[in-house]
Amino acid sequence: MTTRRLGFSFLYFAPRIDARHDRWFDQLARHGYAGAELPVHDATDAELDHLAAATRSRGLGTTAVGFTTAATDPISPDPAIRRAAVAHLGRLCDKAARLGAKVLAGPMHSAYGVFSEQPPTTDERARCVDVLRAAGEHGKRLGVTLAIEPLNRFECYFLNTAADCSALVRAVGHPNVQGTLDTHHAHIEERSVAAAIRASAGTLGHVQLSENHRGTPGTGQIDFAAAIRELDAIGYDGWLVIEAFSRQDPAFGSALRIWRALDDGAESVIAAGAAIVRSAI
Ligand SMILES: [Mn+2]
Repeated sequence: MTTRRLGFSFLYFAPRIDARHDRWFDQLARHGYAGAELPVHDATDAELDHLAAATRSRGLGTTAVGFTTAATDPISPDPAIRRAAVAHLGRLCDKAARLGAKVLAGPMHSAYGVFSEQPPTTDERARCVDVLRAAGEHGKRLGVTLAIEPLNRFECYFLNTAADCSALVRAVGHPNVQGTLDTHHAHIEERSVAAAIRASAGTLGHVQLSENHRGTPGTGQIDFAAAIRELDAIGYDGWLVIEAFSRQDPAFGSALRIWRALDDGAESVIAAGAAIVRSAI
């Protein structure tokens, strides 16, 4: 059995994390987590330094999560925007490194929530490959791997499936650019989560375990035990990050289309996530 490094995404709480969230690092340590996944998009250096110290002092590792917007869109036809994308991804890598994270995950292939109203084009794909390769070079200097995350069709049009993500990663052909698999998106887009994991073999750099409804893991339709068995089968040995969303930050909850309570509080989600991974032998 490969080692399972269990993480918990702090996007559950808010898109920006600071000292007010420190007590949740104690909870993670208590429940046997190996680390915290922390959003870096808007994080200041002071916040990153605090979070690096707060996790390290509790024996926790970190992973970072970021994304791209219309102003930093890797597939934009505008070369100035693509240059901004390379710079932005470089800054995200810098922030990840400041946190001590070796993995920077998230939808960094195209602008989040922006639609052309057409399927992706070969030109868009070629631009994305160039931008990601440049970002990967930056990541390599810092020891940070970008793990790009396909999203479901309602949040993105450019990259929806594990097979397309794997092909994109191979086209980039840079060791510091890998893929992410999030069971929530796979549950919507794929024939099965297990098939998506098989399609990711060789290009998978990060995994997020998330329910179909984004709430407490184990209370929805995802077969996490089957997913973890398949991850073992392909030899995946990276992080398994529990990802759930809430309305703890109401504006962020609305942005993610969370319209109701999906759990019984943060500790219940942290405990459920740990139990699911621990029981999946
Ligand atoms: Mn995700």
